[in-house]
Amino acid sequence: MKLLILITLLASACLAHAQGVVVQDAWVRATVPGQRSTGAFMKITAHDRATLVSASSASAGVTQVHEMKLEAGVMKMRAVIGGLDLPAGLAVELKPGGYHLMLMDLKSPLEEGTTVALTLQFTNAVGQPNKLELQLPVSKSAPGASAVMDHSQHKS
Ligand SMILES: [Cu+2]
Repeated sequence: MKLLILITLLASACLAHAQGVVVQDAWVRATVPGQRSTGAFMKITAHDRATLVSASSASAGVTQVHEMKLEAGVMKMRAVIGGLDLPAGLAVELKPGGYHLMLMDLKSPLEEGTTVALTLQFTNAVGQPNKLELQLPVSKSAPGASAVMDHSQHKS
C-alpha cells in the first residue's frame, strides 16, 4: 500500500513537470499603505512554444501583462495585447523596466515577508490551455536567485 502511494506521488510530480512551463526567481514588489498597484516579476521558460495569456491574483482586482518601453525618450507602460510570446526553451524575463505583471486594485498593502497567490494562464502552440499556480514572495527589491516554484496543474 505504501508503495502504491509513492508511485501515485511520483506520477503527479511528473504530470506537473510535463506541462512544460517553468517559473523561476518570481517576486512581487512590496507596497506602502495607500498604494493600489504593484508589479510582479519572474523568469518564464516554456519547453515548447507557448503564450502567457493572462494572470490573476486573489490579492488584486485586476492583473494584466504589461510592457515598459522607452518611446522617444519617455518610459511608457502598456498592456500586452494578445498575450506574451514564450519561445521554446528561451527564458523570458519579466523585470522592472520591461515586461511585468501588473497587480492593480490591490485589496490590501503587500508587506515584505508575506506571499501572494498568482495564477498564470498559458496556451501551447496548438491552443490548449494550462495554468500554473504560484506563491510569490513579497519583497522590496529583487531577491537573489531562488528555487524553482512549480505548483503547476494541468487545466484540461
Ligand atoms: Cu504595469
